[in-house]
Amino acid sequence: MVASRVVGVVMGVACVVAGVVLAVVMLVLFSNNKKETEEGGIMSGRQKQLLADMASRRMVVVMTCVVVLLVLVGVPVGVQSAIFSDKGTEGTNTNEAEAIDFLGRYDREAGQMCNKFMEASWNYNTNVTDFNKRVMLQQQMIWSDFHRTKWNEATNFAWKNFTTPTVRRMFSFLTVLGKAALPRDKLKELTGLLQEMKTTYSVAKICRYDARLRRLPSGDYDYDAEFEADDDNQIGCIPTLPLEPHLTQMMANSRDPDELRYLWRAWREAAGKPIRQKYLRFVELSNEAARLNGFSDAGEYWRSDYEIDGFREEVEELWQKLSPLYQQLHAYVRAKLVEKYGEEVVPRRGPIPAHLLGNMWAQTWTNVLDITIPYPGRTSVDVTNALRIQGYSPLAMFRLAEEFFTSLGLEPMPQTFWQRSMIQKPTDREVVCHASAWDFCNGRDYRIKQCTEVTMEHLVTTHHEMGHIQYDLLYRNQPFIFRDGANPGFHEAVGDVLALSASTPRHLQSVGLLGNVDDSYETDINFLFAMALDKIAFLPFGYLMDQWRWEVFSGDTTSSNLNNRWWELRLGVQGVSPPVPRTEEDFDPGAKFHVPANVPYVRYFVSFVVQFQFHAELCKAAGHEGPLHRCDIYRSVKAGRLLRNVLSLGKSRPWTEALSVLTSGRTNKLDVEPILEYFGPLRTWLESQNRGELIGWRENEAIVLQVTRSNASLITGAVLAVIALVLLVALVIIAFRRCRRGGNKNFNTASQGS
Ligand code: KAF
Ligand code: ZN
Repeated sequence: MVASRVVGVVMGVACVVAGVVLAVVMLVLFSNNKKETEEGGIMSGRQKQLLADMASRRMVVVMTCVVVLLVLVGVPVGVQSAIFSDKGTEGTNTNEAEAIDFLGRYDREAGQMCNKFMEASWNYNTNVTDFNKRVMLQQQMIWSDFHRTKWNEATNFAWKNFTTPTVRRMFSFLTVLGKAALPRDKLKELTGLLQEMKTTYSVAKICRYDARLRRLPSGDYDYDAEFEADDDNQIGCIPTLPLEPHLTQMMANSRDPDELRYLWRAWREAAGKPIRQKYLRFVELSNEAARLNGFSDAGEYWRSDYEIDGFREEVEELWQKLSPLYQQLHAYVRAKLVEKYGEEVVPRRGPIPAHLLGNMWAQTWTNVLDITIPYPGRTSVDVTNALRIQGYSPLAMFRLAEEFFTSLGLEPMPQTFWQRSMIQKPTDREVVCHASAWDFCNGRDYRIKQCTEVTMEHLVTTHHEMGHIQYDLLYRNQPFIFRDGANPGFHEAVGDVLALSASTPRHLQSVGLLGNVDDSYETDINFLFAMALDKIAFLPFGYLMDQWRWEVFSGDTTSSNLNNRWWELRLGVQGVSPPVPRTEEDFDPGAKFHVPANVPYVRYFVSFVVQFQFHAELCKAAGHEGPLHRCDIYRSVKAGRLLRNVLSLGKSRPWTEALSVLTSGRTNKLDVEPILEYFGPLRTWLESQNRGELIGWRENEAIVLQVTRSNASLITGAVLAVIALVLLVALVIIAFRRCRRGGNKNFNTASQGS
């Protein structure tokens, strides 16, 4: 990073120097040339020729332009590189005591500033109005100004030589400015764009599926916003269905491929397509900010969160090790979907159509458990029905999750958490429904915002979100700058680790959500299969989201190839295909929350790997014996203590050290062994089931429907086409006969006349 700053300054200076040198050369040559022509020649013919060229007017204009350009480019490049740091810029002040004083002040002020921003942001996210948006954007600017001021102070210190490692670590974070490095107008533009994209996504709605919806001449549904019925056989389109809960539920429960295809497409029309242009501008500004911080692009800036060289390669390596297990699951699920829908809908050896997997993005497949379950009629761990029958409310689900945390000796949610959280979707206003967990930076105020539905999936989400709050609570005594996850993947993993135990059949039985549970092989496989639909199915999606964004940020993927590259990855990595043709008019990545909301996604891939490492270690601490997938750490104070030790470090140490603490020094690396061990028995079972199936997929065998006509309209279309053809043939015959008759007449007349 330091190197790139130096390169920036050198390049800037070089440009200016080159400009000046060129200007001087021009002056000298031009005046020489004038002199030469005046004095008569002592130069060779070739030189004279050259000078004559140089003197030509066109040349002078071009050269002047080059000079101006070099100076114009050189000055800002040099100045920007000199002013803004790359990661860890330092100054000349070597006084460590003064630096510690500065850190103390920073700590007190940052908490207060952050709290104000969080309040404003919460108000907007739980009540999407223009007023709340304005207040939030104002607070965001104040928060950025604060960062810039503190960055200016911090970079005065020669902190790299300070003696206290913790102080050095704090400075290494404080001296990276982030997007506040942008000039004020551009920063405003960037935050404004982000808000617009997130709002478009959050308030997007579509029309209910009905075969009588208006069609375009191509036979395709008319997805264009709102319209009234314009003939008796049609119905009007009033977009009333939001993603949560309606579309999510319909994608989960509908088994009608036409309806699913319609919903899939309509969501992308409403949420993805409209933000395409904004996203492109957002990428430009993000890159500009990243470069001002000394990174090559925003992707490299994001990856720097992981504090290791070669993070990208490491992730790729992890995925390569996990991919064979994913392919086994993919082949098995595809075969089951062929059984359900037939080979006209699901290709036996091709990628799986993305609308049939029970989820808007085909990212987790738990909602097709009913049609894919290995041993129907045996214990199934989907407790959605039990939750509903027993009258669970969102609040009861939250209390159940909390009880798991406290059973390990971890923190209960504070009183204000229960008073201030939003755990149900309000009916009187627009909100950003995508779940999130909030730390209000004052050590007291923590909240969750979740449009909770009473389903098993949401029970797991509740554990996930509460895991974020638990982490926040455990590191609250750290200095402000260290109050964060060891890496973003750790933050995403905490709640999931507990959910791995809470979802076991034995545990669900103990809380009264499952009836008789036996220890049979079939129960094990049914359980592991359900977990794989969640954990293994997700891996390629978790991997490819940021593969795509990193490539967009680096410029490897350009505006002419945005959606196309997205589908190359979806087909190549995940083995799913779009149910209808896609073009560069579309912007399908934009129909996934984390793209318009600008939340990096590889964190979830990391989380899905590391959570099994946590699970294995906590199970060891809890004294679990037997297969890993049967472990339930419920009520293990020892497991709780270990978890507390790791999490209370926050970001004060690199995550590799936190992993060392977790594993008692056995490893400090991300490791796929525990997840492979967990799913070992399922893998063997899948391999035996998949004999004779193609493992993998042939991309060219994807089934992409050209138009979304219903059968009824297809038949009507065909009948109309036949009638039109008959009429056309009749017309041609009549015309031909008339022609012949007329022709004969003319011929006769003509011959008579001659
Ligand atoms: C995870 C687990 C199961 C399935 C799928 C996933 C991935 C992902 C998804 O695609 O749904 N899960 C989430 O997005 C859960 C939301 C969240 O808890 O990760 C949330 C995302 C978010 C929302 C708004 C702004 C920023 C991030 N993350 C947090 O609330 C959070 C993150 C870090 C620290 C504290 C809270
Ligand atoms: Zn999360």
